[in-house]
Amino acid sequence: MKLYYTPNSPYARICRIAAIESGLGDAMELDWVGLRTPDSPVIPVSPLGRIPLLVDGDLVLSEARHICAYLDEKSGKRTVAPYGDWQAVSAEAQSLAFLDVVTVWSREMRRPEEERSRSLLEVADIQVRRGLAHLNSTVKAPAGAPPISFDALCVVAALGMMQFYALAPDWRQSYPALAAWSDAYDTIASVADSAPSQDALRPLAP
Ligand SMILES: N[C@@H](CCC(=O)N[C@@H](CS)C(=O)NCC(=O)O)C(=O)O
Repeated sequence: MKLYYTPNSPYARICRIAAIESGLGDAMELDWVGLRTPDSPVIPVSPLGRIPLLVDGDLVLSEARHICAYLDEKSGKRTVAPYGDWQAVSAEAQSLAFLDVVTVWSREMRRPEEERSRSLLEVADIQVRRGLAHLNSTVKAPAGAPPISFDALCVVAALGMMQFYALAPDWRQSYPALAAWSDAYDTIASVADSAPSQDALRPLAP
């Protein structure tokens, strides 16, 4: 199976970590593709050209959550909350929404300063701070090995983006329980190795 990705995509990062942690890292070929490039190999199978995209035979999956659920099925592990466990599904949705807002904010910050929408930045800041406060009051730094779940990886990926783009730069001081929780995940090699980097940053075409 092949995962089309970009190294700094938080959604692809979740899939890469999930694959490694479920023992499927070697079974997943990684193909770094450009975003918004008309010659992207993703477009013929997924017209919007978004990543992450998992292709396995004639199966094409284009949502991180679906990709992780598919990896769960292959590995026999569980990262994605099953329908039926509605509390877990609900928590997962909150974490994914948090990642979505952080991603929107980070994309805006990649635009030239004079083109950034003030109102979008204000809304993102307010929503992210509400999310941070909620997480800070609900997470607990794990005593042993941090559990690998899609829910947790959404937050790991979101905080990685915040750190990289210096969004709400006071978040570690202002939300110390969340910072301690995050530190525990940062000790995992697949998490540390997949953090966004300046080297992998590419201009985002309009
Ligand atoms: N809902 C998707 C979101 C994936 C997504 O937003 N991917 C971004 C990269 S992080 C993308 O492909 N963007 C294409 C573009 O900006 O044109 C998921 O959960 O996988």
